[in-house]
Amino acid sequence: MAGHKDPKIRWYDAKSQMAHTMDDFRDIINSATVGTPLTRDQFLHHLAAGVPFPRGSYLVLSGARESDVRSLVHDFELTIPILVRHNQHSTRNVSFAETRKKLVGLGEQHVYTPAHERLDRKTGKALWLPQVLPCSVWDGMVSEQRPINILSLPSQRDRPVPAWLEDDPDYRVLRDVPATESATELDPRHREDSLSKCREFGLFATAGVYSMPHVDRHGVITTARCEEGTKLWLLWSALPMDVVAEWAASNDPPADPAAAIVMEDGDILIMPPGTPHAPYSVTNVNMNGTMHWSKRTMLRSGRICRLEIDWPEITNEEPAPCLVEKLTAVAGRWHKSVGDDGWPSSEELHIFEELVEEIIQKVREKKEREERENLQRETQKKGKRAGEKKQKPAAGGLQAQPRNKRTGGMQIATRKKRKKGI
Ligand SMILES: O=C(O)CCC(=O)C(=O)O
Ligand SMILES: [Fe+2]
Repeated sequence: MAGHKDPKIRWYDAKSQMAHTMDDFRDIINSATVGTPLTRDQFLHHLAAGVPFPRGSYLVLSGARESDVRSLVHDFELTIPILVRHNQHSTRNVSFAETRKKLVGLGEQHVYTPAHERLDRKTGKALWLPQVLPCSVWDGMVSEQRPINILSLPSQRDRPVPAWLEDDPDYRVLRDVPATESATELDPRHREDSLSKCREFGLFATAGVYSMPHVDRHGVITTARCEEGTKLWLLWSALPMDVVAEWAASNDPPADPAAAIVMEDGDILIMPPGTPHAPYSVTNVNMNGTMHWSKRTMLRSGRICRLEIDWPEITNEEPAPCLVEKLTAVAGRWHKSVGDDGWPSSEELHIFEELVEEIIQKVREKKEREERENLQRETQKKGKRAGEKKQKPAAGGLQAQPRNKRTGGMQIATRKKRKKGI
């Protein structure tokens, strides 16, 4: 998910290419199980017993009253996903056709899609690269039932936050703590608080597209509402942080089999921070969703932010420029009301503050390294130009050779192993 101004179309997977990920995705689906769906009573029993939730578990609430869902979400920390099945308090669903019409009506919408078919040198299979496409083109692709995945659209719903979450003060950290509150303000360019603004998104996909396992950016809690269609939402729930970290550093899907949750019209899923997931569109699907930070799970969100610094590809988005300021502001707010007003203990705050310090340090190091590299490149360029001038024959002499012939062709790098970010 990303900011509204930058809707992206993904052909299968944005960062890798379909030729490279299709077999991997098939393996994930083939080994998936139903996981461990828990009823409300089983969920409460687990909590009362104080035992950790089994990996792959999630709570399913079917036909629950809105007030019941509200109090469950309010009373307990979100540690496993909750699937709220379509029931009487669901509002009208926004159809696939309705959304399609609206998107086309936006006219010249710049969207990214892989439009160039190229053959991968190694596999000989098609390689798709993201490219900007006008609406008319992608709309034609929808008509032909070719696979496209449009992510990061604005939400097509007037009130995108589920009714049972809307008034809960615990889930408003992302919205209520402005980045500008931070005392450090490392870089005035980052004052624009995109994280406060972009808390909603729309997903629009034709049948057959998928996303590879990822966690949502900056350890957000994600709600996703299936408006129309069937999405197989594969996820790895209740993973301890060390297991998430292990996955982040590897190039493989999480070691456990995925839990496959079938989402249909009106179903809403709420995922805790750092829940790896890999959704697959079984049919054409239209979805809307929201993002949150909650006080009670803020430490886990901070840990995911820290992990993203080392392994940026665990998420499917670029980091928000205001992230450091935002985290600093959250630490400040937490400091003021520690142990009170829903904020966790000073022990948790202390760990969070250390994480923020580390993040600040790493971001600074990265910036300095980039500046050094830029300077080096500039110096090299200047040196080369000066050398050429010296060798330039007098007017009327031999024609100078084109510079650096060997780099004339473009290299396509196929990365096997994920690179460490910083
Ligand atoms: O539906 C998809 O392909 C991906 C949705 C998702 O996980 C995301 O936008 O982060
Ligand atoms: Fe996601």
